[in-house]
Amino acid sequence: MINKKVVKLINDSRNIAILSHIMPDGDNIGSCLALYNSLIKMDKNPLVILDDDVPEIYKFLKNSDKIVKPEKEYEFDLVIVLDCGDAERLGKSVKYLKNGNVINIDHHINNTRFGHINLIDETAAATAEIVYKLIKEFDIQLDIDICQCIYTGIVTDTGQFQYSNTSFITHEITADLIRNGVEPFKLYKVIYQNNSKEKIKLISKALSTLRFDYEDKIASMIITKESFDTIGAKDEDVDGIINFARDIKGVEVALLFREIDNGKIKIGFRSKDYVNVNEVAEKFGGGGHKRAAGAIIDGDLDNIRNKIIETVIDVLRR
Ligand SMILES: [Mn+2]
Repeated sequence: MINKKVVKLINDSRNIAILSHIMPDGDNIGSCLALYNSLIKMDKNPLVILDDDVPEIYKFLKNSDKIVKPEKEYEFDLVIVLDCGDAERLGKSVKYLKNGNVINIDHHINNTRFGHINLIDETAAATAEIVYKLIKEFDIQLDIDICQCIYTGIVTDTGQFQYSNTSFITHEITADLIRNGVEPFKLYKVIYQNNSKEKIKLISKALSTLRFDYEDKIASMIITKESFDTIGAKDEDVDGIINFARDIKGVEVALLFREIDNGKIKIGFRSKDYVNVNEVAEKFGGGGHKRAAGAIIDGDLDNIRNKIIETVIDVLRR
């Protein structure tokens, strides 16, 4: 499915921007650095620009220290956006979309197709899968650094190969990555056996707010700004906390409500089996995937919690 035009555009360009969304996850950082490290091998001049910090656990990936913030002005021949369903999620990096041809590479169902070329494959488990296929079209050999980046993107977006997005293609790609030197147990140690103390304190706090609705099919938790600040947590510490609610027996929909700055509430949506949480999140201006989505809305934490739970109950009643 890799478009020849995309490969040619990249081959013909030299100064290449690589952008992705704020609140970066493993697929974001892994995809960006896999492409960055490949373009370096091709003697290009790439630059990864992110309007956020690189989470601690992904700093082991090669050249993560070369990622810059969207501060300066640059000249680019080409702008590649990875894993970003909506240009607004680029934060301040959105300004670089004016700098040239934009290739939008992603796997979110509701991608707004803001690129000049849009390479969207919602069947891909991770953007890193699409990036892998793209890199295979380049005239370079995969190396361990590139493979670790792709593996990280895939292992995190599939929840360690647990989710329905995991396909035989996912496993074929990861087999090839292992063939090229990736040692899964080493990556697991860095990514999953390396939690900050703050994260564990935040988990404990969030679990104490667990609430069940609609015959225990909905489990929700909250993280107030006060508890977040008191613990001294970072954004990345919130990653994965929602899974504790989803992973309870009988729960179909898990919700995490987090107070962020300026009276905004960030909502995480997860489902286990059949509810399309992307649809629910879209009703509130968000989106994502069928089993994992997010939205940010203004308002009071308790009101929003009640409103979203009512909406989910309506969906479950259908
Ligand atoms: Mn992704």
